[in-house]
Amino acid sequence: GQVFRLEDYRPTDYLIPETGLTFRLSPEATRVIAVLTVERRDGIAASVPLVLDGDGLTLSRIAIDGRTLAPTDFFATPDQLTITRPPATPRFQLLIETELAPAHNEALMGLYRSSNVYCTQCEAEGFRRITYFLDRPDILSVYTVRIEARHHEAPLLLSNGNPVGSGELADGWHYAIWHDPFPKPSYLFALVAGALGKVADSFVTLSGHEVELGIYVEPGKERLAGYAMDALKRSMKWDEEAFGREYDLDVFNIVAVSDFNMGAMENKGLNIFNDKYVLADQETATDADFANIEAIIAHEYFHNWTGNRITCRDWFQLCLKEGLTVFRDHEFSADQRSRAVKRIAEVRTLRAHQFPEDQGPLAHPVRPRRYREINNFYTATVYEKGSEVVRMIRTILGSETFRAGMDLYFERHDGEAATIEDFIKVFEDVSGRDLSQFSLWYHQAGTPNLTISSTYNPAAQEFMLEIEQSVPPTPSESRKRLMHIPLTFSLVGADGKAIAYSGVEGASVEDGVIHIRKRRHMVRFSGVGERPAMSLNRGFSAPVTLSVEQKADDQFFLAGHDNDTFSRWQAFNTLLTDALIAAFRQVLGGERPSFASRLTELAGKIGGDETLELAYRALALALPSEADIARDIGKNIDPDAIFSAREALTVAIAEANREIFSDLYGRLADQDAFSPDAASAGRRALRNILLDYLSLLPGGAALAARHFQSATNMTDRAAALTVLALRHRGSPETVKALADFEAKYATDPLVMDKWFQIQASVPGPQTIRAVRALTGHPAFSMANPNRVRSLVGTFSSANQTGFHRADGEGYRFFAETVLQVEKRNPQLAARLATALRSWRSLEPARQAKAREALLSIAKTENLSADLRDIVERTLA
Ligand code: BAL
Ligand code: ZN
Repeated sequence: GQVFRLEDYRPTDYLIPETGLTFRLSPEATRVIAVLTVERRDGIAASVPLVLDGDGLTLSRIAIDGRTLAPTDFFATPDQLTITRPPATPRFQLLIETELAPAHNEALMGLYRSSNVYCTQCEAEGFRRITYFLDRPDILSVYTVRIEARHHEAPLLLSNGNPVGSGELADGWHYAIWHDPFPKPSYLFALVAGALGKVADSFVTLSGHEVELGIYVEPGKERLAGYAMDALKRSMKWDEEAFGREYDLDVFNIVAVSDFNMGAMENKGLNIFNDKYVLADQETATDADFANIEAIIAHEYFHNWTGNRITCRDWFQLCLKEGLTVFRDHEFSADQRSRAVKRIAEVRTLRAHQFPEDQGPLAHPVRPRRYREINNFYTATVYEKGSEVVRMIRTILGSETFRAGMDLYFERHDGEAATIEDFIKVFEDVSGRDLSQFSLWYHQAGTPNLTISSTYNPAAQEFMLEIEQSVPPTPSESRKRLMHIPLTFSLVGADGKAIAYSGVEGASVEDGVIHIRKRRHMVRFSGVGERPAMSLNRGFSAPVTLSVEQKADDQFFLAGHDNDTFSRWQAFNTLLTDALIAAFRQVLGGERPSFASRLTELAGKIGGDETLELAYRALALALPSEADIARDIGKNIDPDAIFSAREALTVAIAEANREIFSDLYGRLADQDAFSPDAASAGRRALRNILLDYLSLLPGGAALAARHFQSATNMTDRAAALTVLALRHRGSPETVKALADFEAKYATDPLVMDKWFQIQASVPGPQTIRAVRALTGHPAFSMANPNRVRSLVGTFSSANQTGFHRADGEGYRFFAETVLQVEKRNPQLAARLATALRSWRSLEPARQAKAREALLSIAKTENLSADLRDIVERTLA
């Protein structure tokens, strides 16, 4: 396949300042008439052909300035339209008519049907499946869209911008016209038509402009959109306060659809959402669902400025909008909930998804330099690491200067298609700092490691930190340059407070941040009156791994006393990880794993510490996942041994804290009416993790069954079902609970996703049989991305012992399923296929079987560009 390179970027010869689109909608044969105002750039000769992108299109008519083109004046294939002899005038009107069959579009890119609703997804390159166009983000155009449909089939007709007209047509058809005054790239085009229910509200902006808000859902589900609407209004307010950004159209609409490749899409004025991130009530959604809805509603809304008003020059700049917008939604959630808890959750996610990507064959810089299929770059690196890079800019500059930089960014680049260089420049300009070394974070792949050791000299009252940075090699980048890493730190004294020092040499240190720029720094703190414990990377200031020589006593001390909540969590998590890795080695050596009682007792102390937030205590008690442990071990992974080690620690903690945990479990029971707020969610989270521990003690299955039966909300019900399925597989309680859940929610696909997900997560070699059988369940469908991700995605990316079965059966199922999904939806198949990205970390026998499965996909004929790209890079 073709490789696209950043260095090949060049502006187009033609522009399309205005785009008129008319859709005559019909499931089998939709007619699209595009009327494009085309402008030749100054200095370009009239003889230069105009070449437009297409993807699987059928051209039925073409005219310029009202005259049908002669066959010698153009050349059309499904994937390209070339106007070989454009008019001599610098500006002309090009009419293109295409015919589409949305009912047969199962790739869910371009115009398609989801449960009888017409909808679109154009990012990144879906617009070219609708009409021929300069389908690239630096072509900004003002759109006017006329939609015609049969009234009974599609009473509601939506597109971007403001509604400017509507009316009836002959034979039961009607139309609506939408105009979006803001020039936008084609990937932000959207259309929705169908019979949908509406939740209406309004928002008055800072400057007094009233915006009509609408959330559209499947009729009958309107009451499930209340939380999303509330989150939207809070997002609009927050962006005004935190970034001075006001909404700019008369209407803002959100539509929930059930077949959607992504989480949601930020189309200008018409966000389209995966219904999973809109619909919620206590009966059907968990606290995690509520938090995701809040975050994603905010994320898409925030794109209105970071993505839409200022867009990307080309797809290499994807992180310009995504990393920045993730940073903004993280900050929003931190302000709406608990900042400390939010930060821990973010870091857990980063480590679970971005670190393995960065450490495996699919590693790429936050701003990649080449791609074969852009769909495969909507990654944790672009999104999550991209957000961490923005966070580091704020850490280096300080909040005020950072905000000044953002203000300058909006002022300088509004209405433009910008680059990462533009973004960095605004921060250099407002701060007077040179960020060139820092900008390597965008250009160089790999997770940097810091090796840190310390010595204390009591006589001289000197504390010395020796810090060494290294960046491991990644595909096509074997030699790495030195990075600028802002490392927050504190020297913690015996009273838990920061120890003062009188001087520092060996690195630039400001406001609690050590600026690491060289390979090695010897940082000497003078006037240090006692031997400190080192609290490092507080709040996770840099997305790096640390190899720290730290005494276990210090680690225990920090786990109990660090006044930075994140670092306190980190200290305990490090202790748990170290214990789990030691236990893993014991299991491999045929020993029974053993654990220090001060560790298992500390778990009880943290769980019961009333001075700590409930949600924090829940997070602290959540042991590192099997995948986390595997990542930290790094190579020669035997998932069964990891599972045994982790199970043993869970039991040890449960046994050591039986009384504390069961007492606390009782006290945390529901008292008030349900509320999805952070504090109530924290209480449920702690109680549910306590249930997980207690379920391993005698009577555990019965306890979980009672929890399940008495649950008054989905959070508790799903948590109990998970405990039953994962800890008490095959018990009568589990069989009954699974059957009750299925009977109760059989007709609610989003809830059935949880049922699929839980069963796909059951550890052990037998799960593959259940998963295969569930692919034939009436509620399952290979055509729906949410179903596929819940069952197949969960099994292959979140079930270590089930998927990595020693005989390779999990990998064979994986290869079969990926190929089956690919026939319909290449993008979804490619995403599933990333489940084997860490195959080289496995022990040799599993490695060989994983490789076989990948090769069996690679040698399949006519693979999509999406899947071929992932599989070939994974094998390379
Ligand atoms: N732009 C794709 C979906 C999102 O990141 O918002
Ligand atoms: Zn986004």
